[in-house]
Order: sequence, then C-alpha cells, then structure tokens
Amino acid sequence: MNFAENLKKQCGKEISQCSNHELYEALLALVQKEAICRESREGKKKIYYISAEFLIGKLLSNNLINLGWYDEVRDVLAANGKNICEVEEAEPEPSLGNGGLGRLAACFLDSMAGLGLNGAGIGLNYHLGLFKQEFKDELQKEMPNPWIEEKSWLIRRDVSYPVQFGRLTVHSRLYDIAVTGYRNRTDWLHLFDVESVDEGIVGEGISFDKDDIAKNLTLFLYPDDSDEAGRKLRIYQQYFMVSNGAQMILDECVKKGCTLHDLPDYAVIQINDTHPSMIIPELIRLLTMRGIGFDEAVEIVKKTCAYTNHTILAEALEKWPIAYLKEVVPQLVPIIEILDDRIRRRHDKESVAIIDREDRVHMANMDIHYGFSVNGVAYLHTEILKNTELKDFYELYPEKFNNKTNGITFRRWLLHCNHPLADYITGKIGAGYKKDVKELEKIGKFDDEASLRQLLEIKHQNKRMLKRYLMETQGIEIDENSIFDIQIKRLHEYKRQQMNVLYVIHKYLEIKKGKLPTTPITVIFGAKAAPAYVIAKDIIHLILCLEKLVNGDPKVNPYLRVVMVENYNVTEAEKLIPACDISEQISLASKEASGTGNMKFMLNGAVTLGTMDGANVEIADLVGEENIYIFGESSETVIEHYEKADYVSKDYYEKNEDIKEAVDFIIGEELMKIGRKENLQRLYDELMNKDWFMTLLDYEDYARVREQAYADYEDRLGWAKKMLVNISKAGFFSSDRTIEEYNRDIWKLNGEDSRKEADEKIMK
Ligand code: 26V
Repeated sequence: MNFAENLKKQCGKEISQCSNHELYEALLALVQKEAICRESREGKKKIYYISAEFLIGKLLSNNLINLGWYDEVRDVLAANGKNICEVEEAEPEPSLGNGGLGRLAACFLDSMAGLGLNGAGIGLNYHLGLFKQEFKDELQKEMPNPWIEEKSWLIRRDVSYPVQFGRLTVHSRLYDIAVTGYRNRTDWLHLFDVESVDEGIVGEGISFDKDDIAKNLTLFLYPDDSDEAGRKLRIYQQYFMVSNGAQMILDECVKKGCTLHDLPDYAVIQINDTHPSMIIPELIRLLTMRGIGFDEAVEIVKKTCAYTNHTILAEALEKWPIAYLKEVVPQLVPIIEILDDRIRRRHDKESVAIIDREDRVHMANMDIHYGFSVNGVAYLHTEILKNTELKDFYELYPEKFNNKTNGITFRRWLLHCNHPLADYITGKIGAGYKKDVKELEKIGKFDDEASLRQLLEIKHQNKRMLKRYLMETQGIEIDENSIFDIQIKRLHEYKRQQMNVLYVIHKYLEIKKGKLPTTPITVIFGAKAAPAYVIAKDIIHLILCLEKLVNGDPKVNPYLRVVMVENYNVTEAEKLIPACDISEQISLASKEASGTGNMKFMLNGAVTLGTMDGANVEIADLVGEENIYIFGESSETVIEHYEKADYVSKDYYEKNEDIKEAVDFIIGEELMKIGRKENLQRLYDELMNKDWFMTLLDYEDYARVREQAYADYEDRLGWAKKMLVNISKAGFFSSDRTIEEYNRDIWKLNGEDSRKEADEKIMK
C-alpha cells in the first residue's frame, strides 16, 4: 500500500475531506507505529539523561523529517488540497521547559537517537506545563497551558512505581514519547506522572493549592518558588522524578543481567543541572535496600553519575534547607548526612561541604563529590567554573572537570524551520551535510554576487513569512524591508533586555529630533518572566509601554517599530530565527553559561551583536571579527568589579548624556501616561541605585557597535558575505558533535554497534 492509501485508511475517509486536526492525528498515529518499529533493545550500557525539563516543541514535522517521510507527506497532502504547514498548526506545543536548559535536553535526545546511541530521557509529565503568557494592560499575565489532548504523542505504559514522601505514598504512571533518530533508531523520553493529579484545583491564573501534593504533583513546571509551599513542592517534584528514574534504571539493568555490583557497566546517568541531584542519595538508598553494603553503594553511584552545570549565578544554584528535606524525603536525610560527614572528615574547607552551617544542602556540591564527571557548557563557562566558582573543587578533582560546548539539532533548527535555506544549501553542496555537518563549511565558497543575492532573497522571503505570521496570530504589523533586530530568550537582568530597551529609547528620541535611520529598524523581543521575578516583569512592562508609544507615533513608526511577541516558545522561535538580521546576545560577560539561541541564529544567517560571553566566544573565534559585532567589558574585568565591589551605575549615568536621557525617559511623561508609575519607577531606581548586571557599564560601547552594524547593513552584499560566513561556520554547533564528545569522554557507550544494528533493522 502506498503512503496516500495508508493515510486515507488511517483517516477513515478521503484526505481532502479531513480537517487539519484529523490529518494531524492520523499522521501522529502512523508516525508512532513506525517509531515503535524502529525501537532497539540492543546495547549493554545505556545513557539516562535525567532532567526536570525537556522543551521538545511540536513533534510532527520533526518526526517526519527524521523518518525520511517529510517530502512524501507534503506532496500527498498537497495533491489533496492540503498544506502541511497548516496541518502542523493543529498540533499543540508541549510546554515542558523554561528555556535553554530544557531545549538543550531536547536537542540532545534528538542527537542521541540520530547517532544510534542507546539512550533515554527521564523527566516529568507536567499537565499544564510552563505558564502561557498573556499581555493585558502592558503587563504579563500567567495562564495555564494545557497541552495534552485525547490523542497525543504520550504512550501510556503499564509501568508504575511507589514513591514515598514521609507518610504519603504515591504511585506513579509512566508515559513515553518516541524520540525518532534521524534515519536511525528510536529512543524514548520517559515522563512520569501520577493519576491523582487534578486540574480542577487551579484557580485564578495559575494559582492552586500548593499543599495538596497528590493533586498538584505534576500539574505545573517549576511552580512559583517565592514561598515555602512552592519551594517544598519543587522538592516533591524532584524526588518524584529521581525515585521513579532510579527504580526504572535498576529494573532495566537487572533485566539485562546486571548484578547491581556492575551497575556502571550498564548505566550512566547524566544529571542535568541540580534539579535531579537527589538521584545520588536515592540510588544509594535503593542499592542498600537490595542488599549492597553502604560503602559499595557509594562507590557504584560515584561511577554511574555525571553532572552538568548550566549556570554560575549563585542564586540559581540550589541549596535546600535540611528541614524541608526532613519533611518531604526523610529517608534521604541520614544518607546525605553521611555523605557530608565523609567530606568534612577529609576536607576542612567550608566551601566544599555538602551541608552548610545554616543547615542547607548544596546540591551541586553533592554532585561533584559523588559523581565522576563535572562539565560546563561552553569554553569560557568551564574555565570560570575551574578558576573561580568551583575553584576549590577543581583543586580536589581536576580529572573530573571537562567542557562540553552546547549544540543544537540541525534537523529542527535548519531543515525544519528554514526550508528555503536548507534547499538552497542542498542545491549548492548536496545533502551530505545533513548527516555530516562538517560538510556545511563547503557553502562558504559560494560568495559570488549571484549566490549572495540568492541568500538575501531567502532572508527576505523568511521576513515576509514572519510578517504574515505575526499579523495573522497577533495582529502585529511590521515592515519586511526593515532590519530585523531580535532578542528572544527568558527574561533575566543578566541577559540585559533592559540595555536593548535603553537603545530603543535613544533611537526613538533621535528620530523625534529628526535624525532618521537609513533603513527602518524593527526591534523584536520575546520573553517570559518568572511569575515572582518582579524586576523582570517591570522590564516587560517597559517594553510593552514602549511598543505602544513608538508604534503609535506616526512620525516615528515608518522608521522604528518595537514588537514584543506574546507567549514566546519553540514554535515562535522557529518562525523568528530564520527571519533575523541581527541576533542580540548581550549578557553581562561571565554570566551566560553558553546560550544556544546564538547558535540557532548563526546557522540561519543572522549576524551576532554580542559580548564575549558563553558560546559567543567560540562563535567569534570561528567567524572572525569581520563577521560578528563584539562589544563590552571582558569577563575578567566584570569579575574584578564584583570582587572589588567598585561598580557604581550612577557614575555612568552622570557621565553620558545619552544614558541620562534614556534612563530618565523611563519615568518621563510619555511613558508614565501609558504605563504604571509603580513598575516604571522601581525599574528606574534599580538601574540608578543597583544595576547588579552592569547595564550602564556597557551601554556606550553597545550603542556604538550597534550603530556600526546598522551602517554596515547598508552594503547588502557585504552583509550577505557575513551571513554566509556565519552559516558556513555553524557546523561546530551541531548537537551531534556535542553528543559525540559526551559519549567519547563521559558515557563511553559502544555507539558503533548499536548504529549498525539500527541500520540493519531499518534496511529490513
Ligand atoms: C535559574 C534560576 C532559578 C532561580 C532564580 C534565577 C535563575 C536564573 C537562572 C537559572 C538558570 C537555570 C539553568 C539554565 O537554564 N541554564 C541555561 O542553560 C543553557 C543550556 O546549557 C545555557 O545555554 C544557558 O546559557 C544557561 O543560562
């Protein structure tokens, strides 16, 4: 039976008679069947990637690409008067992550399966995910984000484990999502859930009874942790994830013949940030319950667990009060105390203790002592960990530290999201780069005028598509002939959206005074702020007020527009990134561990405007200074300012007229008319009196370099050359490369064998 007949049979009627939603569900069923056929039980050792977040995005198109079905499905649909893009729209996006950390986990699963590695993801099935962002009265409102429909990618399994919290025992339910490898095997993402979860307890917005654990355990991702009940709920969620994960891992290994004494030959567990860190004491507990002596259990766990650090922000490193743990997971406390005691006996530095003097458990410290590997996520980040943040640990265990620069899957971030560019590249250099990204560099040779003009035309086409999308979905009008200058990422002061805003205010004032930009500029933001992060929400308020002011001013809006996209998520990113000219990566140097959006933009032909931070450092190194706009103080200087505590934002305000004018504008008449005094004044005060992430320190250089980028944009062919260099050098940032490095240095699975097996299976 050919594919069209198959699809028709699945639909139960003519394809042309189906709604897009019916077609989506029929395709989902066919993909799922095929994915299950490609499952492989081969491979002795397995990598378990355990993470509180998997920001997987919509799955239909990606699965079609990975199975090699995409073109056929598109053509069959088209032959029946249907458009694959419209069918894609019918799929809800699972919102199982906050940002970079969760998206990275999703890219890694794609690469693991694509490389034929025996691997799995372990996480939680949050029913309402991360909140849905709505704007009302220029403010962020948080709403539930239900994404699970009757037919979904979740496969309900006959697997359940008991998980004990003090006197309460809950029984889990496992759901699996297939991770189709690009022309390779299927791996699984295991998401644990409880059946007692009750969406009915959600009240106004995303409020709910935080104490009713059986009903709320897997309701939301990262519930608001600004109060004690919220923080405890996070511990409940984390323990629920790791206890299920640990029980499943031990069961799977035993089934394959593992005696538990040899667990490290069967399993390696990658701990994604500290959210899953309790898997260390939990595994020790389970091993001892199964008859292994305590000392041996500790040694086994040490050889099985590896930890990835994703942030150097002190406030983001988890430290749980031991009192909370005593209440939620009393069975782990004696184990953690022994682990701490053993460290305290051997090392007298307070900085490496697990339980500190205030009785808080430092989760990262436990990971470092009781795991065999510690990695950062970009060159500079790992160096800062070794030399500054985790210096005392690096001195103890230099052999454990290693760098794994992040990557992104090119299947989603090029082949799926930018068909025109992918087709262009394939036309020039063939399809080899899809499997071996090193080949992408060959595109760099096509720098003749005709080729560069084609590249510009592709960008223009993507800008027109974005224009249409924003008009249809959010009623926003933009000019496709303007420069698209984009900053999309979680809202955080260290990422410095506020610095971008100050520049926009400056531009607005210049235009009002009659100094017009040669090419109009569209500045696009997309960001969610944590519900309890007050200043971040004030920054959103400022952006929304500015959007209203600028876009509503007929003297200004032909030259400048501000857009804040609502509910920024993976799907929005897939539309925004291919249309971008300038990629804003402007974090305070030393603060952004890596960034991965920077890589996605580069791959899609945007030019970076950024600081020497995170993976921007590697991007700069690869493309050369001609093809990137770098500004701002170095990480060394910034770290020195913190050490000496000598940064005073007011000095910069007083020294520079443009800064003064822009900062004053925040509480000036025009914005006050639109916005709320409380929010704008608070933000103004923050910038004037604290500015912890040194916005004003870098502003002058930022504005200068941004002007330079806009000036250079006027030479379109010169700009296209920069785009080309960026695309051609992006191969290094494939997550296939990252995962190969994890496997080579940390996991040490026998990838070749399982790849061969998978290939043979698919051939059959
Ligand atoms: C967590 C929190 C929690 C509470 C208060 C503020 C705060 C700020 C930051 C975080 C970060 C959590 C970890 C994270 O998402 N890290 C991101 O990981 C990406 C993948 O490695 C990396 O590209 C980003 O640079 C890094 O920020």
